[in-house]
Amino acid sequence: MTSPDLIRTDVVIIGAGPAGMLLSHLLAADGVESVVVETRSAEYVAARIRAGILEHSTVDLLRQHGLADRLEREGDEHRGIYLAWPGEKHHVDFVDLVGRSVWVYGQTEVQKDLVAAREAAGQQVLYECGDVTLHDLESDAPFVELVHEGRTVRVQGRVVAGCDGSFGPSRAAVLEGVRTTWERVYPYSWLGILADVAPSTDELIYAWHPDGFAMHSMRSATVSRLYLQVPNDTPVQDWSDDRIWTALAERLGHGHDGWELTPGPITEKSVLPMRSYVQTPMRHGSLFLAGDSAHIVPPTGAKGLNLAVADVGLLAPALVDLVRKRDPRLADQYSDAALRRVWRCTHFSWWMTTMLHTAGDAFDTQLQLSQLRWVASSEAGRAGLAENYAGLPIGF
Ligand code: RFL
Ligand code: PHB
Repeated sequence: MTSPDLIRTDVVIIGAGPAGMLLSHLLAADGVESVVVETRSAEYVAARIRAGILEHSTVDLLRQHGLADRLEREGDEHRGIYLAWPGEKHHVDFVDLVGRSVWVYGQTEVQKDLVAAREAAGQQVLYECGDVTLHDLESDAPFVELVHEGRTVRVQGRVVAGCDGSFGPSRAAVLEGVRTTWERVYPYSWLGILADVAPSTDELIYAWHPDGFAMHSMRSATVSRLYLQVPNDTPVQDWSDDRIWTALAERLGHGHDGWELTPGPITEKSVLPMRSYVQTPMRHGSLFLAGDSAHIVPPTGAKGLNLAVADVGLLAPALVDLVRKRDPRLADQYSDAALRRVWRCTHFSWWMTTMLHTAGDAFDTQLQLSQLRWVASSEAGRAGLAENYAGLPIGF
């Protein structure tokens, strides 16, 4: 058997999504080398349609690292969101309440900016890798083996960063007996659409409705992103374009106070299941988990991408100290520090989700409406939502 090609580096990063690419960027800024390995092609990774909202601390971090030029030019800063239910619509102004805004800038764009910055710096990214496996994680010379362009390659580092999302091998590389997982599966999914039509709202609308939740988001001045709550396992073919626009209009409050939803050509349609998942600890030996590999949140609080960025904001300085100064203190604190925010965002996402989605229980409906009225009418209620949605500071 021929021996594998060997690549040596400081940090082996598994996954070229936002967590992995941002981590390689922050490490490089402090002189730490990394190699990124990714199963998909560069084109596939660049085209995935996912999150749309960047919280305040995410934007700050991107700015500090020279990654926010296009975001500042093309992104859209929002002061808050609307909360709606039949006959009611209330603006929650984050800037007034907690002095922080959020930005509408799609994950697709963040990903493009990260890839462009890493390409300009000559970052080594191995795309389209097969059979990615992790080895010797309890040593200080861990390695990742994979097949790339027909050859077996071993990438060896001082540490491995598992940024390979919820389907990658890293989370399972934390041994049974060491890892603990928490999970909540919700009894509904989102049908999401992209439409070539100007948004009918200046800021996002989150709407409770007896037929199910609906949301109006956006990607640009000419592209809208909207969602409808649907039962789990709903075939996308069950929802014609007409049926989608009719349900959106009804649930989002078309006609209330003269507000109108303008339909347009739908360019993408998909059904997304929802769950909460946390795996602890986020470190095992020389393996550090960041982003979706360690936790999944339902999208209602817009936290998935932001949590991935917050993890990396803690992990990068920890790995810099570990690799360059041989100082393990931050690395030893990483899992506990990251999990404080993970659990806060897990709670917030669960809270937003269960407040806004209907599950057919009359008692729950009354509680939801009572909670919505309180959040919308009390300054304390609005401030709690604002503080969590606009994002707590990195390191919270
Ligand atoms: P990612 O973006 O999933 O990136 C992980 C990368 O790892 C690669 N990978 C592997 N690489 C090497 N070897 C292997 N064996 C590998 N297996 C997988 C994958 O191909 C991928 O490139 O995780 P990361 O970087 O942690 O970033 C997290 C965010 O992407 C995620 O939290 C959000 O996108 C979640 N999410 C949403 N969040 C929101 O806040 N709002 C949304 O509207 C929203 N929509 C979504 C979403 C996630 C979705 N997924 C994961 C199915 C919609 C979807 C469809
Ligand atoms: C989106 O624009 O895709 C989006 C925005 C806010 C959310 C979820 C998704 O809470």
